[in-house]
Amino acid sequence: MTDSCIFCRIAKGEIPAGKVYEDDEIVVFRDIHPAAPVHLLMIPREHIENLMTAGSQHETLLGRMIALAPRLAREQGATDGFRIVINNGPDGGQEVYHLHVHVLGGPRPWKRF
Ligand code: DGP
Repeated sequence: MTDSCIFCRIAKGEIPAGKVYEDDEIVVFRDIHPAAPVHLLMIPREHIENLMTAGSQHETLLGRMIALAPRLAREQGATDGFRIVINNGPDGGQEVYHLHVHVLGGPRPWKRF
């Protein structure tokens, strides 16, 4: 947890964020600027900057996040498929430096992605 990290604060419940799922390791909430009818962000509670700083100790956690995506996408209305995006670092277009998985779905067209 870092006090200056917006996603750490969302995970702790200090900032409201339209949470749709949480457990002891993972929090999922709606993106504030949705690029598709369904646009979720899945984050680990642990402050990991991105995949470049994740380690082998995070493999199970990362697998759990990916495995959870289909269920949450479907529950939120993405009934005909979805896309997963993970931006990493400056050249990856990452804006928030707390690892997050974008889950995008719903009827096209979408704004971007
Ligand atoms: P990225 O470029 O991959 O780092 O995407 C960051 C995303 O986070 C972007 O789509 C907007 C979203 N976001 C940023 N701040 C907040 C916030 O305070 N609340 C919510 N719900 N989403 C946020």
